Amino acid sequence: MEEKKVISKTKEIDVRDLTICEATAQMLAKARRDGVETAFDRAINMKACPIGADSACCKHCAMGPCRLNAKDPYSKVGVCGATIDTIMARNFARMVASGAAAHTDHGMSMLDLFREVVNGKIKDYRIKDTIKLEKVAAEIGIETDGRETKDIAMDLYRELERTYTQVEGEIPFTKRVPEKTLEAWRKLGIVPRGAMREIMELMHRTHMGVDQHYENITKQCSRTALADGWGGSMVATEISDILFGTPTPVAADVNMGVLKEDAVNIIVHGHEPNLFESILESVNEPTLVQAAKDAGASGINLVGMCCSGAEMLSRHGIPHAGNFMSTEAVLVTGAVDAMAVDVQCIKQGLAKVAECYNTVLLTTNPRCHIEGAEHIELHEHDPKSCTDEIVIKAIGRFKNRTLPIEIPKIKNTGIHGFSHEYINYMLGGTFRASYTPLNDNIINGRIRGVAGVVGCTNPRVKQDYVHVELVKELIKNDVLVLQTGCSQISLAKAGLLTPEAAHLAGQGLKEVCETVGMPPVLGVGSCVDNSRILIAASEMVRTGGLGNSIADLPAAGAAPEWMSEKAISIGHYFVASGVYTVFGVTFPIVEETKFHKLLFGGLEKQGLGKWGFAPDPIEMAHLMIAHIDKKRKELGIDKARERTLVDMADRRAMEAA
Ligand code: XCC
Repeated sequence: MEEKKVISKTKEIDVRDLTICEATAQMLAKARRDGVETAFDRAINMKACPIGADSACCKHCAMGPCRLNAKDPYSKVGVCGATIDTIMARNFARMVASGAAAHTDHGMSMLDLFREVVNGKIKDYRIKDTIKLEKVAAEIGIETDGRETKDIAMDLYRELERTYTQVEGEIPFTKRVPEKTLEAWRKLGIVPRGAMREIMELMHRTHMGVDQHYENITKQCSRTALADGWGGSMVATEISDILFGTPTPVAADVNMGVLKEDAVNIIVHGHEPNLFESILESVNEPTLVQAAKDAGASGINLVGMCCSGAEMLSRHGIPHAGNFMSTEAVLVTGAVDAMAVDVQCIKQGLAKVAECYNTVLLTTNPRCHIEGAEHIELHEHDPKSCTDEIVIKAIGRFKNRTLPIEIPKIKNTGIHGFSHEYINYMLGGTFRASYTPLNDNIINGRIRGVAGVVGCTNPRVKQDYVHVELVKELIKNDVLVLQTGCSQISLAKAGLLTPEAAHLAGQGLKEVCETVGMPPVLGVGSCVDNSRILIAASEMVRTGGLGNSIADLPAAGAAPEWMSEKAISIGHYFVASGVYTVFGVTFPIVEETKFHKLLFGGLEKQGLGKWGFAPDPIEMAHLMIAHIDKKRKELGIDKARERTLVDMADRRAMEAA
C-alpha cells in the first residue's frame, strides 16, 4: 500500500458517528488502520463553503465572482446589479439544468440503444417485454392492434424521440398527466417541449444579463425539471423495462456480506443498465467461469452498487453491496477484484482507494474517464468485448491477490422490484388489477397517505440515519413509503423492505400489509425510476376519490440525505407536479428572501407543490404527515381516518380485555 496518508482530524471521530451502516463503519475503521482516505475524511477536513451553501455567490461572469451577505441579503447586489433573488434563482436553475441533463442524456442513450435493437443493427440486446411495449405505445396514441412488434417499436421510438428533440408542442408523456395538473402547467406556460430545448433555454436565461426575474427563471426551472421527470427519466425507465424486463418482486440480498472471499468479485456501479445486463452474460459465459475456476476461485460473483445496482436488484435480484457513501468503503475489503463504472455518482476518490487495494477500476462510458482508471469502452454493437475483458481482468487480479481480505459478514434479505404495474396487480389481483384498493384504504384511513423517500447519502450527515429514522416514523404513522436509489438501499440494510417490517407500521398500514403480504416500504428501483412514482400518483388521481390533480393527493416526498444536482432536478419535478417535497442536509437558499418564499410557498398557490427543508428526520416526517393530513382534510376524508382510529382503539381495548 503506497502513500499512506495521515488523517489527523478524522481520527478522533468515532466511525459510528459517521454511519449507522455497520459494514461501512467496519471498513472505515480498517481504512484508518491502512492509512487510506475516503470521502468521509475529506468531508470532515473540508468545511463546506458557507457562502456557496447559502447560494449567495455568483460566478457567472468575470466581473465577479460576487459574494453577497446571506445575513443581510438585500444590503448588496452583484457588480452587474443582480439581486440575491436573481443570483439564487440562477444558481438553483443551473443545478436543475445539470441534473435534468444527466437523466435525459441517460434516457437518450437508452433510446439510441432501443432504436438500434429495433432496426436490427444491435443483436446483443432484444425486446424482452412486448406487453409493456404495446401498453406504453397505446397510451401515447400509437395503433397496436394487429401490428408487428417491430413496427410498433419503431413508431414508439419516433414518438419518444420527441421527448428530447422536439422544438414546439408538448412531450409525449404529458398524455399521462392528470388533466387538472396539466391545466395548471398550461396556464403557467411550463409544459415541456423537448428536453434539449428546455435545458438550452435554461442555460441561456441564466447567462449574465438575460433573465433577471426570479419568478420567470423559476418557471423555466419547472419546465426543465418536468422535461426530466415526465420526459428523460420516464423514457429511461420505460425503455429499460421494455428491453430488459419490467420488475416484479424478488427477494435479494443487500450489504457488503454479498461479497465472497473465495470468488472473483466484480462490482458494477453507475446508472445505465446496458453495461450491467451485458456483464451478467459475461459472468455466465462457460469459458470465463472455467477460467475463474482455473484461477482457484469458486466462481464469479457479480454485485451492484448505487443506481444501476438498484435496477438490477429490482429486475433480476442481483445482490447489492451498498449505496453511494459505501463505494470507497467496499474497496477497503480487499475482496473486490474489479469495479466497472459507467456514469454519474462515481467519486474520483475511488481511483486512489482502488490503487491502495490493487482493485482494477475500469471506466466504460465515453462520457466518464477517470485519471488513474483504465478505460475499456462499451460499444453497444459489441458489448461483450468490453464486459468479457472486465471479467478477464478481474480473474487476473483474483490470481494475484496479495493483501489480506476482510469482508463484513452482514447481509440483509429484502423484497425489491415494485414497479407501478406490479403495485396495480398486487392490490387488485390478476382479474381486477387496479389502484382502487389503495385509494379505498387511503379514503377509509387505514393508510394515511403515501410518501416517496428517495435520493443519495451524503458524508455531511450520518450515513443512512436520516433515511431510516424518517421512514420508520412515517410508517409508524400509517404512511406507505415508496423508495428509490440509495435511500432504498439504506432501508434494505435496516431490514425494512420485508413483509415482517409491517410490525413497525401503525395499526392501519400494518393491517393492509398483512392482508396483501407486502412490506410497508416498497422499493421501486433507481433514481430515474422515480418516474414510476409519478405514474403511480397519476393512477391514484385517475382511479378517483382523491381529488383531480397530483397536488390534491395526501402524498409527500423527501430526499433526506441528498447531495447531487440530479436530486435537485428530481425534487423540483416533484414540486412542479404538485408534491410537497422536503430535503434534508442543507438547502442552497437564504431564508426569508423572495425566492425562498416562492419555492417554499408561492408555487403551491399557483397549483403546484412546494419545497420544504428539515435536517432532522422526525421533524421532516411530521412536516410530511401534517401536509398529508391537510390534504385529507381538503378532500373531506379526515373524518374517515378519525373514525377508523377510534375503531382501532376500541378493538385494541377489546383485545387487551
Ligand atoms: Fe447518486 Fe443514483 Fe444520489 Fe445515489 S441516489 S447518490 S444521485 S446513485 Ni440516485
